[in-house]
Amino acid sequence: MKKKPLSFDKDLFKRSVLYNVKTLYRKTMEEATPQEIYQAAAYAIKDAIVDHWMTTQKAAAEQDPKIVYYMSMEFLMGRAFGNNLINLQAYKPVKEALDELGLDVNLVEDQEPDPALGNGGLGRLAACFLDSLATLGYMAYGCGIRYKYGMFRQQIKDGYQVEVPDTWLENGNPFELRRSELAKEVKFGGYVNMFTDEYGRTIFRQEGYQVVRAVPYDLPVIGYGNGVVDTLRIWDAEPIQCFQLDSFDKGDYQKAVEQENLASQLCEVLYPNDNHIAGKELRLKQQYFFISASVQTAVQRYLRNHDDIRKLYEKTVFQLNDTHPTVAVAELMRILMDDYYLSWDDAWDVTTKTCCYTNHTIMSEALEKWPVDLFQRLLPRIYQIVDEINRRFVDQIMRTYSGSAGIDVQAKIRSMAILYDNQVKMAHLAIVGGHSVNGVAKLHTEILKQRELKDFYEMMPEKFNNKTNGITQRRFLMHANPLLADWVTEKIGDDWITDLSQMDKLKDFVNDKKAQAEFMDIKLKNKQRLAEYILEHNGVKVDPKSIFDVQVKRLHEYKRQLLNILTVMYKYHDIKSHPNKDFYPKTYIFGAKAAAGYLTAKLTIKLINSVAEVINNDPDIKGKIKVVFIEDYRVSNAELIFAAADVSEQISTASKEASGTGNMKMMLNGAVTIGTMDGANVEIVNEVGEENAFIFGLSSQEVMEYEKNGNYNPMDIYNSDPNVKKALDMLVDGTFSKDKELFRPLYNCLLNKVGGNRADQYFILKDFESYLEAQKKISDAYADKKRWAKMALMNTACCGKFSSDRTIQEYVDEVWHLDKLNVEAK
Ligand code: GPV
Repeated sequence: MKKKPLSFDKDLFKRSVLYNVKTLYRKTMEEATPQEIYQAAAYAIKDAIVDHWMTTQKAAAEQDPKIVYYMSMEFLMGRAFGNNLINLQAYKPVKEALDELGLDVNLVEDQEPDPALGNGGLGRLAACFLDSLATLGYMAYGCGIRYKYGMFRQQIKDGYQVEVPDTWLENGNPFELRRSELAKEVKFGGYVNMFTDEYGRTIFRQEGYQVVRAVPYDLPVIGYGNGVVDTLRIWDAEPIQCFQLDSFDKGDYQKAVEQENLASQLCEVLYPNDNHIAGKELRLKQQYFFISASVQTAVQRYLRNHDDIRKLYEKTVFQLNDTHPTVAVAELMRILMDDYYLSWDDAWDVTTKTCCYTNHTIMSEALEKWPVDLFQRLLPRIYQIVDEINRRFVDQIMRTYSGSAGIDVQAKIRSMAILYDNQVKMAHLAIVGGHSVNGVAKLHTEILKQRELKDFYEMMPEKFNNKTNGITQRRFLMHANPLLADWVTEKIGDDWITDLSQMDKLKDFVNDKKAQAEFMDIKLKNKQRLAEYILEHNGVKVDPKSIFDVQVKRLHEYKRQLLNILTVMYKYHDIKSHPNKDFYPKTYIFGAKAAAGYLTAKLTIKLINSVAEVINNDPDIKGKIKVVFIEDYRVSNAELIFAAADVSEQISTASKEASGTGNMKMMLNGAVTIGTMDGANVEIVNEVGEENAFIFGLSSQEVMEYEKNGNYNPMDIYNSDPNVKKALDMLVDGTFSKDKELFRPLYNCLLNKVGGNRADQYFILKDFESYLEAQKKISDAYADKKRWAKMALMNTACCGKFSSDRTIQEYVDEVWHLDKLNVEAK
């Protein structure tokens, strides 16, 4: 069924831009700066958005659909301007209108700072999910924090990462709406006063607390072509009242100042850790802050048109994006009991039916555990409730298992209790306090069930389910790669925009010579576009005809950028010692931010840059390899990079990468994966076929066996494999730095136990040779033009499963049970 596209009034848009430039800046178009023109255009688009936004809200008020609240500390939205235009089906008319005003749409887009309220995959997943929720026509709120400073900007100075504050709000955000009328109060600290009220009810009242005002800012999330606009609601903190003289007199001066300080610190900055907790008090405050405000709002919204709070779950579902928002379980209990006087049992029934939890990692350093004394001091009432949840749960464990032959009840309690060893275990609270626990790829979910969360799975198997991640093709194909998007549409029509399984139809073209040539020509153009970006930003000239081999993602030891660069070092040596050997030219492209305090990660960035410096300037290499580290990897340049990738590096130690989503974005754009059988790679290979991917390395089973038995000895490999030895020795022989000791810590991590970690924790040496072999196969395959074109095309053709539309529909069908909104698209 062909749907009518949304209407967009081009002339109105043009007039609106001129008008906005005038009223916002008292300028003519000629006088306005590029930033001012961007702002004027963005406000003109917001105008169109607001109409759809109001229609959506009205439809929701009338139809009373169930609403999902996607609770997340991170939303890595990326730029809104171009994406909003695409989803409004207004990109082309706006491009024309800007043309007619003498402006280039790309340059206008470049004026927008990346909203980077997230670290990496977890935050970007949240953004893709919102896009899909709106596109599928479900009523949804993203709930998060309006950090004043998002993910830091990365500068590379002398090869080292330097963190620079991300001042994304400097010029204001034209798309946001401040909703001060919806402000909420959030309380911290103090103590709980317990007493009996006039009706004989036991009342728990928090007293002596500090309070801040949570003020929401709404950002529109536009569905593709359907007139639905959902909302990303991010909270800012403000002091509750201005400084008052009488509080000075009452001796409350100190407290007034503290409250102001708290408000000003709360939403200052995103914690820049990925897959790792810092365990800082302010982080817990951030968590409770946005959760309390969001849960209060959700409950009030429900009560606007319902009177039985016991049925909240019929219209409301909270999806907790990892454990960061897990205080929602206790906060909802608190509100239901303390504000609406539900009994414990009734409140528990509502809470567990409302909450759901997604796990995103098995890395132990990412599992949130809060010290009890900190938790109790900061959230005294919430702690009481967690304590009681724990008491009842431990009871339940005992009832379930005591008397069962061969079961050690104490061991069960040790592994499952929410409070243990003076810690609050947030994952346990999330599992117990909800009705759904999901992993983010098949393999990951199996590992959760069979290993990490085995005891929970055995006790409550019905809660566990898998939701393999996905990505939005609107941003990562339509916006990132317009040439390929148009080509796909020309071949199979445009249904793929909202139904990615249609890509399957491209299989008819994989052996078609003309289609292959067109496909590879588009890839070449995208490589030229990236080569220009690299020349401009790195001052390095790369050959668009070389293989673009790409590893872009957060810098983490388990993702093994070190394995990648070690093989580059090895090949450098190989080419130098065999100058006449055939070698297909290759450009190694890296992009990665390291958490500010993660020394090994930072040193790996320095190593990549040092290797780049030496190789790119060595005349002996004759340009056969180039190494590029792209500064400040973020959503906007990721779009250029994905479109230009030939080879997608997905080389995590098997079992460590829960899913990965960059793997899907590159597959969509016709890159071929070189990777381990980890995370969603397993499912990618399953879709595209083993012959269209390059798989190497230990399996997750093998990794877990070694970990269990402690019988891996990298030194044996170092001593017996001359290639490995060569690569490692180059870390400390001065090839890449005058100071031979500079990279010694990396060398040591690979060969010795360091600070309680096993030598080569991530099995780099073990996988080195099979990785080299896989790379060799890639070069051979690429040299065969037709073979490569077919493989690349197959990757695009087989990516249908990896749309976040599919993931969201699975959440809806199996967990959330939402109703579709009926919006008259205009
Ligand atoms: I936990 N992930 C992330 O980006 N940050 C985190 O703090 C945690 C997990 C990632 C996983 O590492 C990826 O494998 C996964 O694809 C992504 O979350 C989305 O599920």
